Amino acid sequence: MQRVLIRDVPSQIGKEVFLQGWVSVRRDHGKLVFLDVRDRSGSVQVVILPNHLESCVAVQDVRNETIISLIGKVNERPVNAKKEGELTGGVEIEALELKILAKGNEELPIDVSPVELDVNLDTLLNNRTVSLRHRKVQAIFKLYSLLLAGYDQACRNEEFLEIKTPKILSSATEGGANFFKIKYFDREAYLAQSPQFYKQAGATTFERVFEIGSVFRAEPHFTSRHVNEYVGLDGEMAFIDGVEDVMAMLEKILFATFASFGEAGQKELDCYLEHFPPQVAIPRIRLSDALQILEKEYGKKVENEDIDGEGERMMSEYVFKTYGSDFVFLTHYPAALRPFYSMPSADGKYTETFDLLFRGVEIASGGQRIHEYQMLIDSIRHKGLDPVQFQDYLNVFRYGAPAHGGWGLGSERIIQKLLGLGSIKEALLYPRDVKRLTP
Ligand code: AMO
Repeated sequence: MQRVLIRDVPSQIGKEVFLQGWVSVRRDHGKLVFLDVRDRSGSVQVVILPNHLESCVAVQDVRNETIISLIGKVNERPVNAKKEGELTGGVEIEALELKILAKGNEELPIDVSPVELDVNLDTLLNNRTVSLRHRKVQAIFKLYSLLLAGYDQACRNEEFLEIKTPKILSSATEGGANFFKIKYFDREAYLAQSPQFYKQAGATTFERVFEIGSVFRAEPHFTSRHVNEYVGLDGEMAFIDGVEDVMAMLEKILFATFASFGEAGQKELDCYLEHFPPQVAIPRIRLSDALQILEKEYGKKVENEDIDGEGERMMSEYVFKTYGSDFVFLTHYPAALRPFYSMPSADGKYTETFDLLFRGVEIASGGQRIHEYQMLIDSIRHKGLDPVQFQDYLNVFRYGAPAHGGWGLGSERIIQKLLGLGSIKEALLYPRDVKRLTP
């Protein structure tokens, strides 16, 4: 018999179907046994009646999370028994035959049957293959998959070419101290802190490129928004008039990405009682103005002309109150705070750069880049770096490059804020942090 997916069961009333899946919950009511069975497409209630116990004798050994197959008759449920929610409520399966395909050797380390999974972050991650069986945990990764597909398609629709760039590099792209040094045969190498140089090289040849790729950061942070390996959604585009072109493109791609989630995404968001961000024009606010707003509205004084995590939260709150937007572009960061490749503003003190905040957290950085060879060399020197170390990168500009700019989005932070997750680590299957290298 051909397997039927649970989402298709309601169209089979009166017929026999063959199902395979996991038992989410087993309930015994006198002589009746009820099983909530799920597969990748949904869940349905199965009942084992006393007169079928002989052909379903295996049910005796069925526990929560046992993996089974069954043949059953699809019955319409009485209206008053129809349940709302994830269970395919309108129908019930009367099991005729039941087999155990696999069952655990041991008790489950965590109970994944309640609607809310009541475990702390470490337990959730230490028992990842089990916690991933939970409906709400699965929702995170179903949304994540939609995010990757949506971003990919949105970039293609704008004629960005997908590229993949090396993650083992001879020098640290973004400078600073947050790089992982690795042994590369008889030399030292670095894990890529971003695809920055290669995507710029891409934009200066293909005009528009994007990459979905791993990023490694040796940041010794213990925060809810940092991990040491994440997936960046990068974009880079040439022939721009200025940084506004980059922000406008990022805004368009972001909103197109969210729009692509459709009903499938809404179903996952519903598990978290969350909503998509309203597609309101994203305000652009100069960082210096934002800092004044923080002082005036929240009495927050700032040092070094920079904004911290608390300031970002306050700014998001202010922007939502004032403009009804879940996003805000903070623009024109001081040159001292940005990498050497950032295009300086006319005054030389600020840069043509931005950060994009979403519900209180920075989800993207970007800006216009320096595309003139000598200016770039000067900027590298100005940061106290040695242009000799950047020869390959400089070659991109040696023979002429169009004005260009781009962005780097943190994919997991988007999902974290979309679902209101306490930690970014919940949005990674197997997160890496200072302490965690397993599972
Ligand atoms: P930046 O370093 O700001 O910019 O990174 C871009 C975006 O990546 C995400 N991100 C992180 N996510 C999780 N854990 C981390 N440790 C982490 N660090 C960064 C954030 C951030 O906004 N080359 C530039 C981008 C550009 O200008 O195109 C860059 O990498 O969401």
